[in-house]
Amino acid sequence: MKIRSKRVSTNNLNGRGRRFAVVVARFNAPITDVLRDACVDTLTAHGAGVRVVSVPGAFELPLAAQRLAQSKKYDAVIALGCVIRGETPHDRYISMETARGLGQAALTTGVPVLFGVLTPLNERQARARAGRGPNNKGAEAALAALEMAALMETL
Ligand code: INI
Repeated sequence: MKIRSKRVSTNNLNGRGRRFAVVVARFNAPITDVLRDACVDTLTAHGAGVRVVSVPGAFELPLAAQRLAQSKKYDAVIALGCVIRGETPHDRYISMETARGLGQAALTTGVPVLFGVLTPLNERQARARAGRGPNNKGAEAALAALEMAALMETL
């Protein structure tokens, strides 16, 4: 049995009147461009406004995300990147610090910061998570952001 339940609720996904920032790493751009496009398309399809900001690599995502969140102009910030496993531990330093920094940005600002960073073992795994169709972590992060924006208003 496949135990991958629907992680994002379909409730409260109305984006009208909301604004989101999408910060995307250019490293592994063939993958992150697809994540970005799916993320932006999903947000706009739900009626939301979007600003896209690009940074060199995943390591730079937390600072940009934190700055955007601090501005209080956005209901949520979505960070997109792709850190592919390499021969040395370099990728693990980047992915761990990126995850830690993005979590910290959310907790210190009180603004949802979504983790749309792939950490695949190879390009095949990356492409499987950045498809042009339904399997796209950028679209998934967008839905999670819409849900969190609505949730934050109720807490
Ligand atoms: N950045 C990524 O986004 N993905 C990677 O896989 C990656 N690797 O493996 O090196 C990567 N490196 C660049 C890093 O994010 C910074 O941009 C760079 O170290 C400058 O701070």
